[in-house]
Amino acid sequence: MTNGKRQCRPGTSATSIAMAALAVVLSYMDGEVLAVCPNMCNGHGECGLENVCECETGWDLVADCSLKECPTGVSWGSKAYEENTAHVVMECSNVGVCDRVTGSCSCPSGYTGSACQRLACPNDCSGRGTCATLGQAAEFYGVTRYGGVGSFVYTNWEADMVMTCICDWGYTGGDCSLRMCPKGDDPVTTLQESPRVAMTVNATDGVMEGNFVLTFQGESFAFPANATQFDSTDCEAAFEGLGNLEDVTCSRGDVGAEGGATFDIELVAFPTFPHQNNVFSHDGWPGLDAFSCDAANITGATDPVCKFTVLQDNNLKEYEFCSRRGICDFETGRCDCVDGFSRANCDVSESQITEDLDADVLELYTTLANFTGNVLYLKTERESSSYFNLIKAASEGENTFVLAGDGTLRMYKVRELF
Ligand SMILES: [Ca+2]
Ligand SMILES: [Ca+2]
Repeated sequence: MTNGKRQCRPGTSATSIAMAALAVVLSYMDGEVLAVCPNMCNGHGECGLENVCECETGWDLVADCSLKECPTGVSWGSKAYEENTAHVVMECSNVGVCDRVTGSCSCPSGYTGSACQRLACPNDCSGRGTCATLGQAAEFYGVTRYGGVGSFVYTNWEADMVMTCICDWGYTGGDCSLRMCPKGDDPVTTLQESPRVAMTVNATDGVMEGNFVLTFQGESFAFPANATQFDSTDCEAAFEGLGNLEDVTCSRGDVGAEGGATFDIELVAFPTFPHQNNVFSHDGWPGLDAFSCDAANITGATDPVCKFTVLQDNNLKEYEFCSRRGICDFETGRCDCVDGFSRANCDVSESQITEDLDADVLELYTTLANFTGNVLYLKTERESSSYFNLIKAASEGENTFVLAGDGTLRMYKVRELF
């Protein structure tokens, strides 16, 4: 009978089948479904009510808490989410690859930081500079640190991410690999002026106490706000104390009731070996914004200010590498002066060999009727001594005139006469 196969035979009753099915269901309920979260949450989470892992912070990526998340940073690239706004925070700053076992970012070359959130400085600034974020550069090397007129901060999205080298004095280039050559005034262009600025310190009421902090091209000094305590001599000494100024004249005007005054400051000479770098540099006119003044510590007066105006900014003496009369070797930092020019910065025109029968080989002159300086000034760093000469003249190898380093004057023709 065909139905006979479907009938239960003795010993395989409906009851025993139901029992077996129940056992399976119970074993499922008991062992693997209701009481256990996936992979026991891998030890990085707690099993919740519905057998869902509640992963520890940083292990949320997948349901069994098996993959670790990496540090996050402002993404280098991301889709803009509103006008001119992008760079959302993302894992490894959306530029590195996350190692899911250790939770650390593997950054591409040139990126650094736990979340690849910073650029590395080029060549580590060649060991001749400080690697700074743009925000730090603005804060520590700009006027912000010192306040003053025109103070600013830099807070764009990459302010803490993009790095720049601030080279040590005398070095330049993006990675500070270039050595700056001596600079000077081109000796060929004459009758030029030195830059001059007026510095006015003042307040509207009261009497100023405390110090202003002046900054010029990354170097600074403090000086008494009350000009009665800061005369022309003090002013000159203070400016000349800066490494980036060689010779300055300073003339203080009348001092007002609040202690204010205006100082006429002439930047007569900058140092031959420049106290400059890739950030602070100029070719003769540093610009008015090279000067800043912090009035934050002034007391006793209302609205203290320290401001600068231009007195002379045209027809200026040059301050250029090798005085424009030589070629700078940026590897050695030495000038190769073109023929006819000498000194470390090529700023002196040598006497020329001439083929003219009646030419003046070297002529020094001043065009000023009221001139009171020296037409020729010979200087040495060696103390007075007979072991060197300041001037020596000879005809066919025979001395005719010598001014020794100790001041002894020998005029050979004259001696012969006696
Ligand atoms: Ca010149
Ligand atoms: Ca001086």
